[in-house]
Amino acid sequence: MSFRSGFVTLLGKPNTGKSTLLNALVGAKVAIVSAKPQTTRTYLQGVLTREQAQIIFVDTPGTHRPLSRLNREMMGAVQQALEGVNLILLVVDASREPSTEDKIAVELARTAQRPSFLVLNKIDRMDKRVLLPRIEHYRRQFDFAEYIPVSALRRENLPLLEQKTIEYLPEGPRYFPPDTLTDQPERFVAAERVREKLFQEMREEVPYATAVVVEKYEEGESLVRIHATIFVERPQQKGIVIGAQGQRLKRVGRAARVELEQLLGRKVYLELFVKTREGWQDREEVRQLIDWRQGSV
Ligand SMILES: Nc1nc2c(ncn2[C@@H]2O[C@H](COP(=O)(O)OP(=O)(O)OP(=O)(O)O)[C@@H](O)[C@H]2O)c(=O)[nH]1
Ligand SMILES: [Mg+2]
Repeated sequence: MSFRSGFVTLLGKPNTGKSTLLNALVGAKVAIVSAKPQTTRTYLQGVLTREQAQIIFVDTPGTHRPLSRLNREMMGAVQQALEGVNLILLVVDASREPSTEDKIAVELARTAQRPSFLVLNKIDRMDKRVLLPRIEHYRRQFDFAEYIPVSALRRENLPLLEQKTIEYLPEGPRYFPPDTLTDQPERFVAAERVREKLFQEMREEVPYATAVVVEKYEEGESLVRIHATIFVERPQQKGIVIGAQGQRLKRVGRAARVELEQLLGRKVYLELFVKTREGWQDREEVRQLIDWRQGSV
């Protein structure tokens, strides 16, 4: 049997479970996840290597109407992640009524002119009788190559999704060594874990006003020393992130550190700073603040 490989982009409106699905497919936490929409800000790869295949899954920000420069950058990342890929997995939240936003994602898949599967996620929390009408609804919008119901959270039906995905890949090389899980540098992973904890720890709009940049990443034999700055948009948000007696920032730091220690297999010394950078979401440097490919700030 020949070796198959290729790039598979996860597309869909915010909060449908793309990043959860990426992690479940790859078998490791490659992308951050939260209950809030627009958690993912740039495209990133998760690599799954089998004996006869290598799939490079590309996670993307949820598709939405861009109102700020940050949002435009996010949608630009979606476009980039659709270029030259072998397959698109359009992920919808099957437990909810399809919306206009889902339709916009379907349109993106259509214009990308690639084979596309419809992945109906979150079947663990729905009445299965709704599934067929949902499939019909999407089928009327676009003739997907496959319709696959899954639960990313409970890892239901993922072997089928993996098998069907491989069937659509061409013969090709192993792009990455078999132990590679992601294309993200470790310092970006560290920044993202801090951002995830901010998303999980804070309510309403404040997490959206944050960006995390790792300024220092020093690896020692038994210790990794990380200094990261959390940028906020307005001075009042600084106080909210820090919390009374610095308690919130401490919780964020502790939660991120515990995960990073597990990931890196070493002790981690994580120091967090909070700075105001007014209106960063609408400024030129936003790309550098959200994406490691653009270099550091
Ligand atoms: N019940 C259930 N919840 C899920 C499932 N998959 C994801 N979720 C939840 O849905 C929420 C959003 O998950 P994410 O993986 O961050 O969604 P996303 O599509 O990457 O979101 P953006 O990055 O904002 O576009 C989280 O609270 C997940 O735990 C699933 O199969 N079942
Ligand atoms: Mg995501």
